[in-house]
Amino acid sequence: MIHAVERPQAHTPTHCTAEQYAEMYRASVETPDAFWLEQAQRLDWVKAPTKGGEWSYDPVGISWFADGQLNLCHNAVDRHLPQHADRTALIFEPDDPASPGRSLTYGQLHTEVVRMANALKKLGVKRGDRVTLYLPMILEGVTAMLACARLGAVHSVVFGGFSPEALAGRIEDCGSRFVITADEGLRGGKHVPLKANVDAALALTAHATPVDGVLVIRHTGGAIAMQEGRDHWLEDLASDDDCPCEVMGAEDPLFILYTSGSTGKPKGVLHTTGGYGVWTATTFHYIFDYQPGEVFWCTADIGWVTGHSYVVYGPLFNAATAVVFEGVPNYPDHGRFWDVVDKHQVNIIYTAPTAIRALMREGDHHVTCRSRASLRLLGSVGEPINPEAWRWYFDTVGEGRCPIIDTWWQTETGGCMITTLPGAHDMKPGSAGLPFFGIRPELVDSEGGVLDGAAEGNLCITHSWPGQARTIYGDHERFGQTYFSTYAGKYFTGDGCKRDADGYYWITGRVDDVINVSGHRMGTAEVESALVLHPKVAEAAVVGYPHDIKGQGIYCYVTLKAGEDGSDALLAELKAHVRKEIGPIATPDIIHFTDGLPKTRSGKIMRRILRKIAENDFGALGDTSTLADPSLVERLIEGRQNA
Ligand code: 6R9
Repeated sequence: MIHAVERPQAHTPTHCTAEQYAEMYRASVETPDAFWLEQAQRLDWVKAPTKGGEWSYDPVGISWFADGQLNLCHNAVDRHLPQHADRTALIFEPDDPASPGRSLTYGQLHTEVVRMANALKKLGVKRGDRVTLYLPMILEGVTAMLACARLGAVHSVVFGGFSPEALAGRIEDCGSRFVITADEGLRGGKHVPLKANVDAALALTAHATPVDGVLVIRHTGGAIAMQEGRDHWLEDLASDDDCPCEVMGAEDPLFILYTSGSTGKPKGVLHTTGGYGVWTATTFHYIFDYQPGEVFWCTADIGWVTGHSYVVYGPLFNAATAVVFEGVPNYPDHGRFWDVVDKHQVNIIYTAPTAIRALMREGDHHVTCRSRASLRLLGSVGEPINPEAWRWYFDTVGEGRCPIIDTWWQTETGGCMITTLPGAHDMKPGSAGLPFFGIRPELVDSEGGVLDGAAEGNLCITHSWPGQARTIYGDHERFGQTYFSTYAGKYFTGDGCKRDADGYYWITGRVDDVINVSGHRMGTAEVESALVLHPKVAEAAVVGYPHDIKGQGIYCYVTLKAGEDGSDALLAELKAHVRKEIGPIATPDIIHFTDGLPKTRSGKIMRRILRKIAENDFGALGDTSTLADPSLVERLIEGRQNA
């Protein structure tokens, strides 16, 4: 394979040269315990660990630094106070650029976190309790996560774009008795009724999981209902009383984050304290190559893992200055990202290919009329970045000066896993690059045979790493089943991948029934379940198809109950129905009414055929001889051409 190789024109400061990478990588796989116990010293421990990784993939049990004790809020905030109390920790950039922004020094962040933690205590939150956060991208989102960590409570952040139904399911699943929310959120000038959604969600969970307390942050000042005894304003409960950090075991849970899988309801991925802390601290240091005084901006929402690891924990462990952005890339215009970069002199930006593609489409002038001189590193995450978008990011946004790091990782991996290191490695547009320290990728064929050298297969990771998820909350069996049973003794990522002759990895996308819509993971099964809840729907099959901006769009094949008609009105009704059940990010792009779904004689839906038809790839339908009704394929193709 021949690929264009890129080297940025400008020198970038680096914590790690190519030679150092090679040497450290070798040490990290040959003597992982010694390597990670040394990296663990990036954190402040109450009791330093002597144990490294103790793990098995069959049966599945994973622990790192088991005898260590620490608190991650202390590591993100308190420990910086002696030297960096006056350094800016967080810069808030509001949705409306005309609204006043705000920033917090590490000293002020400490005050805010303590106030939040005291409020949570008054609400009744104790060590080990699960606390659900349903918040906009505001500073209180960060302080709420840190306040939970301070008290040893387990945060479960639910993205503010999810519906009350989806929120209720996530509150029930982890038995959370506390919710932190805001009156409203703001996104692109629109008000998001967060508190009203919480009220609707709690009405749904009232019997199974009565919630004891809701802490409400006043953000827009919009009118909301407060339920006496249950709902409290933050300012009424907050206090400056002394609030020491709980001493946590390294393997005590830190957070649960729900993510979509190929089957069933979303999984509560559980991360623990020590390993996640070391992983986010170490990856942030090397991969973003952060230098003191620089401004780092990760555009992800704290409702996703990228926000957890690189808006909150990674930067704050490293005493960095991080931007918290409430808004969206196209409001008030398509130059907003670059306005924010200029206003706050951002040095490192970390965003998603879907945003890059959407901005690229609007033309270069939105970019070129802003300076961007402060930028020195560009990051990408969430989905494969197509070479065209990569080039635009590199040439137009970065003017060829700034390296791009294309970081591959997952909710389950805690932090970045495959990426080039800035300044150390050549970049290849479209390739994530090389494994980070301690990561041993393996490509396997569908029978589980290990592929050597340049090859394409399913991406597995053979050895545990500190940031690895420990379980699915409340369902350890499903954890083993989902990740460790497809290929015995390996963690299976669900992604397809190529490796070239230089050892660079090229992620090709999911090989399971998960689709990636604008960088958000969506289980096709979740959308199907939502569709069949509608009284007029008999059956539904959902697949992904290529979408210029979103990467993948949601394509739904729907059969209706007898006597129902596939009208435009019903089409709109079904779209609205899915939005209500899951949230706007799950809105179907295409609904294709059909009189049947292609099935094998044993009744299995042939998704391969449905995917091909949705992709407009009618020549490569493969073997259709096992279909119960072969003529159906012709009708589906006809329907696709009209869809
Ligand atoms: C961090 C995050 C994980 C899935 C993953 C893969 C895709 C993420 C990528 C990428 C190609 C990259 N993915 N980063 N694909 N190149 N740099 O996004 O976590 O929401 O759990 O999604 O996203 O398919 O399996 P999560």
